[in-house]
Amino acid sequence: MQTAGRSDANMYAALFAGFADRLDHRCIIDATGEVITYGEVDRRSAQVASALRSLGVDQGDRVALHADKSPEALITYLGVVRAGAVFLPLNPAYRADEVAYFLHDAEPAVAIGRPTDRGWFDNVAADAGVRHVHHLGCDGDGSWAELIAIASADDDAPPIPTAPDDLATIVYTSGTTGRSKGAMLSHRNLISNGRALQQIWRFDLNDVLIHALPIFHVHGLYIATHTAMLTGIPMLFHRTFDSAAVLASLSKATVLMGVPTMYTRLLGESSLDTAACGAMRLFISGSAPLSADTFREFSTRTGHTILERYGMTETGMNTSNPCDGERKAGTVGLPLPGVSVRVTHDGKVVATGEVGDVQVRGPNVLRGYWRRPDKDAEEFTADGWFKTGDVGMFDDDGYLELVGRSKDLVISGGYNVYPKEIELLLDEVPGVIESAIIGLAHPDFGEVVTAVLVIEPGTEIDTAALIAHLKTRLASFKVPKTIHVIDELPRNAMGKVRKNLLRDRFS
Ligand code: MCA
Ligand code: AMP
Repeated sequence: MQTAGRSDANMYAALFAGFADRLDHRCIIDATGEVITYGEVDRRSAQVASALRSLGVDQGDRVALHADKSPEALITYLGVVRAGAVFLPLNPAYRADEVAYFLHDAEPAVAIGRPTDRGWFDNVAADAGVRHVHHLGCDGDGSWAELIAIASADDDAPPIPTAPDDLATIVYTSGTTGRSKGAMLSHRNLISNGRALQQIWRFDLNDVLIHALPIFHVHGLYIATHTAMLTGIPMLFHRTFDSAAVLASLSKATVLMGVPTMYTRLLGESSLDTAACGAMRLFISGSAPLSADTFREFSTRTGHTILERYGMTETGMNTSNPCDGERKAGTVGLPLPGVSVRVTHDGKVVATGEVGDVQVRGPNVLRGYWRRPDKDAEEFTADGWFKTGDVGMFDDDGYLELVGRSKDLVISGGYNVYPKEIELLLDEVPGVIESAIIGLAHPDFGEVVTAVLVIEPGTEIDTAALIAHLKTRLASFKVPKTIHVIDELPRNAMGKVRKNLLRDRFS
C-alpha cells in the first residue's frame, strides 16, 4: 500500500503507518496456530475493501458484523475502515430481537452474520432492508469469506481518504430508557486514543500482546488491537478467554489486557506465579472495577502490579495509572495526554477529595449518538463536556477514584447491562406486576444481574422457565442469574424504586 504524501486521517492509514516497515513480521498468531503477517493483513484488508466496493458500498455506509472472534472478523473491521465505511460490531450473543433493533436503527448496507444463525439472521436483516447479507464462520468459512477470497487485492489501493471527524464506527451501548444508542466514533477519536495509549503504556518492538478479549467492544476491538498494530507487534489471538490457555501464553508475551473477571480466573490457576509470567512486563485491567483483593493477590502471586485504567464506549480510554509512576489500588489513574477530566457537582467543579460527576473532554470523546440529537443534548454539558454517568473524586496526586455511578447500570464480567431493557421484558410476562433488576456482588463476574419481581397474588412463577424464555430474547449475560419474588418494591417519595434497599436485602 502506498502512503507517501497521504493524510493518515483514515484509521487504517494510521495503523499502516505504524507497521509499514514490519510487513514481514507476525501480526496475528491465531489459537489455531495460523500466523498472519502484517503484509498479509494489509493484503487481506485490501480484499475486504475491494469486496465492499464491488457491492457498491460507499464512504459512510454501515457494515454490520455479528460473528465469532476470528482473524477474518478482525480483518473485516480493518477493510471496512480502509474503505471509508463505518464498522458496526455486534456481540454474537445477541438474539434476533436485539439484532433487529440494531439493524433497523443503523440501516447498514451490509450485514454479516454467522452461518449457524442463518435461520433467523437473514430474515431479520431482510426485514431491516439490508441490501447485502453474508455469513462468516469461525473457521473463515461462509459467503463473506468466499467474496473476499475472489476480490482483487490491489496492494497499491490506499485507504479512502477520510476527514478526521468522519465516522469510523458506531458502537451500541444500552441506555437508561432501555433503548440502545449508537456511539458515533470518528477516525480522530480512535487514532488519538490509540496513539496516547501506545505512548503511556510504553509499547515498543519487544512487546507481544495477549489478545483474549472479545472483538465487538471498544476494549478488545480498538484499545487492544490498535495499540499493537500502531507498534507493529504480534498479537497472541485467543478466540475465547480460557484461563489455562492464557496462563500458557504468559511465557511468550509481554502485555495482557483484560477485565477483572479474567484476572480473578487467572488467580484460580494454581500454577500462576512469578515464573509463569515469564517475560511479561504489563498487566492492564479495565471495563469494571478491579477489587483491592484481586490487585493485592495478583501482586503477591506474580510480583506484578496490575495497571488499572478507565474508559467508556463513548470515549475510549480517559484515565490510566502510569507505567512508570505509582499504580494506586482503587484508583483509575491520571487523565490521558490530551484528555481533560473534571469532577462537578451542581454544575460547579468540586475541590480535590470531593465527590461528584465525572465529565470528560478531548479528541477521544464521541461525535454524538447516531440519529439521537435528544441524547446528545442530555449527555453533553452546555460547555461541551461529556457526562460519563460515573461518580468519582480526584486525590491530592491527581489520581481519579471512581466511587459509584449515577446511571442505573450493572457491570457483569465487563459487560454493561442496563436494567430497563430487562425490566421492560419482565413486565410483559403474564402474572408479573412489576420488576426491578439489580446487580449483586459475584466472585467471578464482579456483579451479576438479579431480578426482583412482584407477581399477581395467588399466582406462581416458574423461574427456570422464565430464565429459559429470557434467553431466547436476550444475550445470556443479560439474563438474571437469580429471580426473587417479593410483595412490593420499596419506593421513595417520588415513586422511584429504591434499588439500594433491594441490593442490601438480597446480597
Ligand atoms: C459469560 N456469561 C456471563 C458473562 N460472560 N454472565 C454474566 N456476565 C458475563 N460477563 C455466561 C454466559 O451467558 C453463559 O451462560 C456462561 O456464562 C458461559 O458463557 P461463555 O461465553 O463461555 O463465558 P466465558 O467465555 O467464560 O466469558 C466470561 C468472560 C466474558 C471471558 C469474562 O464475559 C468476557 O469476555 N468479558 C469481557 C467483556 C468486555 O470485553 N467488555 C468490554 C466492554 P449460560 O451457560 O447460562 O448461557 S467495556 C469497554 O469496551 C470500555 C471501553 C472499557 O472500559 O473497556
Ligand atoms: P461501556 O459503556 O461498556 O463502555 O462501559 C463503560 C463503563 O464501565 C464506565 O462508564 C464505567 O462505569 C465502567 N468502567 C470502565 N472501566 C472501569 C474501571 N477501571 N473501574 C470502574 N469502572 C469502570
